[in-house]
Amino acid sequence: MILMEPAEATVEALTIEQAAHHLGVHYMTVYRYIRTGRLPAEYRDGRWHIHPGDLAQVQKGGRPRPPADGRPVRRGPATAGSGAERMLGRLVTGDSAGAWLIAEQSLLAGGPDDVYLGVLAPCLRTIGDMWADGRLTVADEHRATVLALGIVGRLGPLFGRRGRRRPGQVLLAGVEGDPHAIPVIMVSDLLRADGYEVVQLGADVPLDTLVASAASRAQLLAIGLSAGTTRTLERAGKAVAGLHHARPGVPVFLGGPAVPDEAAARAVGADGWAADAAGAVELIRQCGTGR
Ligand code: B12
Repeated sequence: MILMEPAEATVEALTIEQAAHHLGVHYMTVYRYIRTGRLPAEYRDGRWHIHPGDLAQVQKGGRPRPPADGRPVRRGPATAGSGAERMLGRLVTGDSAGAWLIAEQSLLAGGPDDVYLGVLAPCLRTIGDMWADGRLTVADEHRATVLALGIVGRLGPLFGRRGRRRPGQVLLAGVEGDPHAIPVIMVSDLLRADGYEVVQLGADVPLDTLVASAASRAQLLAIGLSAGTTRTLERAGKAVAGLHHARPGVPVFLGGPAVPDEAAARAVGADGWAADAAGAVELIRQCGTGR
């Protein structure tokens, strides 16, 4: 295959095997570079096509960058650098195996919370922004979400903590009418890793069910509610009021994209807010110490 350059020069695209030969690595290594976004490539006519100029960035061991010679970036997010951006490329193209490889790299370099907070969460926020401004279709966004849910499902068991547990239970739920499940799962997993017993009811929890669940738990330390869309904020306020009534003295925290800051959470009656799952753990820890 001939790749056209803006300067009207033509460059012969390399196969995976040829690229492996140039780089002095196994062809499976080149394949992994492609699937994890380190090496831009186009899949066409049943095989990968690699621009020879892109090999340099792998040879230098650097992260992929847009070509310095001014030729257009043809391969989208594969040129981006961070784990989140590379994950974005895999999720929006429906590449489940590649997405898992990126998750695995972050897992090995840091841990499961790095995959959540450093890779998946920023990546999902970008996906939301791209959907909102029309760069992604609803189908693209749904497909990406399914893959993200799969990764979250695989990582979940890694958050279990052996040994001493912290006293008390934490009840977590998404506000009624809010379908966003991943934030509730992430907050839940990080709390479990911190030694808390979490009762996680998932997304879209009917108000009466939520209140009944809170009322039935003797050891409740705190309640966390997640509100993903602005349209659920009023319901979030009702849920906070219902929970305060059913469990006076048990703090109810609120978070999620519909709640931009502490003031917004307090405005609907919540006792606290955090920007992310790590902040949520901090809030719950403070309840544990009576602060
Ligand atoms: C995936 C997704 C969906 C999926 C959810 C599938 C599923 N099973 O979860 C689907 C396709 C169903 C969906 C639907 C909709 N979505 Co949507 N969705 C998203 C997306 C892309 C990712 C959500 C996610 O998982 N984020 C990753 C998590 C980790 O980030 P997070 O939510 O911010 O959570 C972190 C913190 O907020 C915090 N946190 C969260 N909860 C809590 C709770 C407590 C107590 C604390 C302390 C902290 C805390 O910790 C979390 C981890 O760090 C977001 C984009 C985004 N910005 O997140 C849009 C987004 C949330 N969706 C949005 C919208 C508008 C919708 C729809 C209304 C679209 C529509 N017109 O139909 C519908 C909802 C319909 C309904 N019934 O109401 C908007 C909401 C904007 C707003 N302020 O209202 C967003 C922000 C996209 C955007 N940029 O506009 N969506």
